[in-house]
Amino acid sequence: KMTEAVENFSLKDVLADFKSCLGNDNQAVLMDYYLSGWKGLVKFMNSLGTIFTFVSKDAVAKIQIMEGYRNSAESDKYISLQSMVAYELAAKLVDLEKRSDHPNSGCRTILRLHRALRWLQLFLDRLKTSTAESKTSTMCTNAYNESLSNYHPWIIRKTATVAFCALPNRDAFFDVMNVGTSDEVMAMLNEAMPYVAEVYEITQQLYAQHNLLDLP
Ligand code: 1PZ
Repeated sequence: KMTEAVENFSLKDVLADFKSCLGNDNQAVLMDYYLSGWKGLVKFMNSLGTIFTFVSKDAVAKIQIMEGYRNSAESDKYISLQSMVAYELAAKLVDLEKRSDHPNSGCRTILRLHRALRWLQLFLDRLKTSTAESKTSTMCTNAYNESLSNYHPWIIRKTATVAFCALPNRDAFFDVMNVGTSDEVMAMLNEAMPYVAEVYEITQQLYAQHNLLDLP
């Protein structure tokens, strides 16, 4: 069943989107590739089992909000994370103190995905240095506790922690990635992770520069 859902899917292609995100000058983070990368991650997550649908539903909702902007009359303002921030701040489209007039600004929506990207980075880094005996649930929980959990209320932390126990083991996880042998998975992660890290860093700097890291 697992393999059926992931036909023609490889985590390699997903991570390649995060490389394409960076464009030519490595300065702007391009929205369409960013969202495409996220859609691939959602696909991957869904193939891990229905227990993760509560996670992917939220990610999908956020991707859809952003696609809505990309399909609107303001489409060109959302070509990159940088242009989005400049546009939404100048047009006062961001709720800075409390969610009210602009509950689904692009800035706050991307911030949630950005924080989740940090979790992914920490998790894949652990996977990269893991051995055949390592437990995916432990790696996942530790990565979560170091990142995303700090932004989640108790009930979500609790639910997430329970769901992590249902993660497939390392071998099954590698199978779902559809990249090849575990050596090939390791090589792929070594090659791709620097791009994910760079996308994260550039976004983090952009948000820090504009004081947007705590958007409600
Ligand atoms: C590999 C297994 C997947 C583990 C995923 C680890 C992350 C667990 C997060 C659980 C949160 C799901 C419920 C949604 C919570 C939302 O309240 C928050 C804040 O959004 P707001 O309420 O402010 O609008 N949403 C998020 O924090 C975004 C969560 C996205 C999760 C994507 C996970 C990455 C998947 C990669 C798969 C390899």
